[in-house]
Amino acid sequence: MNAQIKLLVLLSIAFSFLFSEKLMRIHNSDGSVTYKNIGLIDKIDFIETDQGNGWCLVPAGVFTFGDDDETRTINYDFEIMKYEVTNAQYITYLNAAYNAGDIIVDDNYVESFTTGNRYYDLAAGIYANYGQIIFEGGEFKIAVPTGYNVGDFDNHPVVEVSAYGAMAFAIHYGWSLPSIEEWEKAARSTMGWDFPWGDVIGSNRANYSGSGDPFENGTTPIGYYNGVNAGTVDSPSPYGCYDMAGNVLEWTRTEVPGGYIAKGGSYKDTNTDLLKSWGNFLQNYQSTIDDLGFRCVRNVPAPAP
Ligand SMILES: [Ca+2]
Ligand SMILES: [Ca+2]
Repeated sequence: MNAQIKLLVLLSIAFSFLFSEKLMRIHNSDGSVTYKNIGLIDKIDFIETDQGNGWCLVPAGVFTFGDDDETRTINYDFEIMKYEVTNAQYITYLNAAYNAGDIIVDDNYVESFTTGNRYYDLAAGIYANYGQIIFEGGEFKIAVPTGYNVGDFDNHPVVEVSAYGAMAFAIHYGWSLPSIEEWEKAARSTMGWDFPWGDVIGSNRANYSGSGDPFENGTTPIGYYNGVNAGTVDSPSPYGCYDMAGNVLEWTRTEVPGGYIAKGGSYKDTNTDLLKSWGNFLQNYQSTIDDLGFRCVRNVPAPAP
């Protein structure tokens, strides 16, 4: 790139940084699109339905979908996890499923007892960039890399889990994986932004490659970009979900030839389109990779009697 082009790119980045975050994209009934300046308001109110487990209510209605900001509708309420599923949560499931005889350990993979489908890679490698789950003494636990302590990776998102392994977890608790439409509504609402908080990504808002977080180059604890941790700005989606851009890619239940679509990009991505809420990433059903995890959706629970 020559110096003049470089300067133009830098100027356009600076321009979009200054102005785009304060504009809300409005889809008009005649099909046209206009922009409204929302000034200093940087997020809309959201309802967190369950503080303990962190579920966010996504009410029925229209939302922005896809690269070209199409208006689509989901005509039912649902809830989605506030955070990505953690290593500790996945281990709780694995130990329960193992004791119930639903899963087996075979050649370093956790597999379904009934179908033989691969769920989790137990031998991908014990590094300091995410929590590798291992099987030892008849139970699942997180490997502790040199220089780390037990528990350090409990709250990091699970990775090395296949679409089948993510679905098995969801089914175990009576939940499911989101469709790409549900996932994108949870990430964008009607705001029309590329990212859950606006149109510009920054190292204070998400974990991507080179974001300079203390865990570079690896996963951050779920909900790290909360405005409390040093160097972060509170960055939930309009419905209150965290890490929908970056940290780990998230499996959906939307099937295409060859596999399922994953959303949101990861700590390994520098290609910002993959990190954008409308970006799609195809992965084979049984793929287990070091930057792909998931979160679940569920029906809105009946109110307590
Ligand atoms: Ca990073
Ligand atoms: Ca994510």
